[in-house]
Amino acid sequence: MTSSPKPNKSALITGVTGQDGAYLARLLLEKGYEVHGVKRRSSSFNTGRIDDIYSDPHEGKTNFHLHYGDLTDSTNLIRLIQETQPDEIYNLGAQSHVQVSFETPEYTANSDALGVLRLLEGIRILKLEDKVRFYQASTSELYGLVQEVPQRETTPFYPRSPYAAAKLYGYWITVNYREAYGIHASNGILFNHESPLRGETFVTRKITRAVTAIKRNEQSCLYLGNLDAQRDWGHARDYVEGMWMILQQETPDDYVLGTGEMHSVREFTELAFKEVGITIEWRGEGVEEEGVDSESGRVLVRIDPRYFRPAEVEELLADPSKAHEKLGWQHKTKFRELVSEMVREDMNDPSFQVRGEES
Ligand code: NDP
Ligand code: GDR
Repeated sequence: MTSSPKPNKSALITGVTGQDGAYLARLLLEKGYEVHGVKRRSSSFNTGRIDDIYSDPHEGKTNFHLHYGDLTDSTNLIRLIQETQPDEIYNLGAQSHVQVSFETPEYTANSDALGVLRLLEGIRILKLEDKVRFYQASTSELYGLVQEVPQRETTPFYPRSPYAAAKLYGYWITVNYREAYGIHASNGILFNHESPLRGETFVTRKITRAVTAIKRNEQSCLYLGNLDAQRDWGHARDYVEGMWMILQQETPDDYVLGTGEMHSVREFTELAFKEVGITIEWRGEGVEEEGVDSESGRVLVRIDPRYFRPAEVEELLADPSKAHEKLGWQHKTKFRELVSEMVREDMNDPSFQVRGEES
């Protein structure tokens, strides 16, 4: 992005290098915002998702700025809020992988729970309670062991992982700072949302990448965990629009965003293979279950118990009525379109490479 008009509002986005950060930064720039993104120091480039909207400030004026930072570093966050003086803060940064949170529970709590507190305290320390609006990336994982189907804003929470437990703290500290200090702070309780920019170790992208590699004869088999897990999968592009809408409301509040449709991992897998002309038939049972190419008889999908979670979330289904009614938000992309777009983008990616370890 080169020379840009004078911005009307400014936003600070943590997690700008992630899937949602990339879509949100793009959306806010289109709306004429000055966007400040927080990226972590990494030994290799981690800005692949936002390179196309970033331009070297030496080359002319830009409305998109990147700053080094980390949700585990209070002084850094306070300085960034002070220097950028944002109208809106979107806290999207997190160790966001549920399975990985069982391996790194303490770090997950530090970034996903205390990170939220650090930002809210930053707003308070800098006396910006009346100026800044705050969005917290809450999650359907809060519902965990489901108490009610479908899940809405009033459904009781029952987190099932260190990730969800950390996000539970993030949710409540956001509500608490709203009630205690009058901060315009809101939670978006977002159900799974995917895209061609989805992290490669989440199940949808793991599947679409494997389908691509198998079709190109660069991989022989896809190994998955729980095929029967069901999720309400939407498109990230639609959901970042909802985040923005939440912060444009006069009064801060908490909203569920989802499609109201649920599909299994098995179904996603079948559809993704179908996109490249392969029909999967299932045979066997339990960990012996296999997905077989109905034409060639080749086994293309196997179960690896390594991908089973110590405590699983079996099904999540959103009731997004409140967001429909109060925000006027609706998801636009249908499940089949999402699967199709993700497979197509991986198939057409000229730099596609089979990578090592996944989760
Ligand atoms: P990603 O994993 O794609 O992105 C996470 C971002 O957070 C990355 O930019 C990552 O940086 C950054 N990050 C990780 N740890 C830290 C840290 N300690 N300090 C600062 N930044 C950090 O997630 P998504 O874009 O999919 O999700 C965005 C947010 O929404 C997350 O908070 C997630 O938990 C939540 N969420 C996501 C849903 C989904 O379905 N996608 C559903 C509901 C909630 P780096 O690139 O360097 O790793
Ligand atoms: P989730 O996403 O845990 O819902 O969290 P993920 O795609 O990792 O898992 C979805 C479901 O698929 C099952 N599964 C597998 N998952 C992975 N990653 N790898 C596998 O091989 C595999 N096989 C089956 C899982 O057990 C699970 O049931 C995502 C993240 O974006 C969170 O940050 C966000 O909060 C929630 O969505 C809403």
